[in-house]
Amino acid sequence: MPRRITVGAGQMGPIARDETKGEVVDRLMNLLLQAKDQGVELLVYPELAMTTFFPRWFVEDPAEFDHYYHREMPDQDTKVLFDEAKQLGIGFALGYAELYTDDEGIEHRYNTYILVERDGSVVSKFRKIHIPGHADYEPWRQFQHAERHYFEPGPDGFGTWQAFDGVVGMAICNDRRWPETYRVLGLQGAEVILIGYNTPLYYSPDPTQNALSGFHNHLVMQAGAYQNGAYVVGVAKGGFEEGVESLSQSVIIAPSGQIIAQAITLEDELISANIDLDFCETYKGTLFNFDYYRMPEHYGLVTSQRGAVPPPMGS
Ligand code: CDV
Repeated sequence: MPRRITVGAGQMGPIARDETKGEVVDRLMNLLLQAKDQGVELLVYPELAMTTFFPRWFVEDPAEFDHYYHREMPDQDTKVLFDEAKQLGIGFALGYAELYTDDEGIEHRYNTYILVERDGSVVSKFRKIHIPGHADYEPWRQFQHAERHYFEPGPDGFGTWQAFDGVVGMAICNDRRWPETYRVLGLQGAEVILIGYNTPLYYSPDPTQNALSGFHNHLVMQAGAYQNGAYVVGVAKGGFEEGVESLSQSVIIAPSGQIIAQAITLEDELISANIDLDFCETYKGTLFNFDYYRMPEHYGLVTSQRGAVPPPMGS
């Protein structure tokens, strides 16, 4: 029995600062209805799909931005989306800012994905691990990227789940630039990796990278797909948002590393592809047969140290 599934990337254009959650949900619903027309069974929305990318502004007390976060998912704003998706038999991954209070009453802010199956059951959450940008106000920047002020790294690591007739993993934005992300997912059998992103085209620490933004975006996701024999669905929230332009170019990538579908606008746009999950084995069972070829006894540094340590001079 072939394991085929139609996946969709629900790219979003900008979300204005004063756009209400209801207005955003209307847009997400519109993408959902288009997904139905295209036979999509798994629809992937971007990182922080419910709000403008608020880390571009610095407020001393993050609680001032609590209205951008969700304490529950679904909640009163998003329940209509969850209900409609279940009704249509479409599963989805939704990125949002999560405010979580633990058993000791301590509040945590995470940049989160929730994955929901076609029958409406919640498969899992993933909380972004690699938090880019800075924690303090940096006046020299054209705009802030204070993700490290607003989010802490997810404590649960990278997981995969049996879902959508295959093995699904998730990552969020900056996670996609790190090969460790894909490898840890690959080592858990990932066949489809879902990645949402908000990537400003102007990179303040080194503007020489601006022109390469689209190239780097596809480079890392195509490499991650190929080296782990997995599909990657990369989904942007792009376009001009509150004066800052972000990358679009959402893609669906095959385990061969080839791009199967790509968005062409800077706006809300659905792309989709019918994918064969058994095709992953073409790579997982040959060049990237981990069991046969990997040499983990030589990879210890990957987890035993964080930064690079060159050999001493003269050695
Ligand atoms: N939202 C992100 O994680 N954005 C980063 C920026 C800072 C470069 C990214 O890696 O795309």
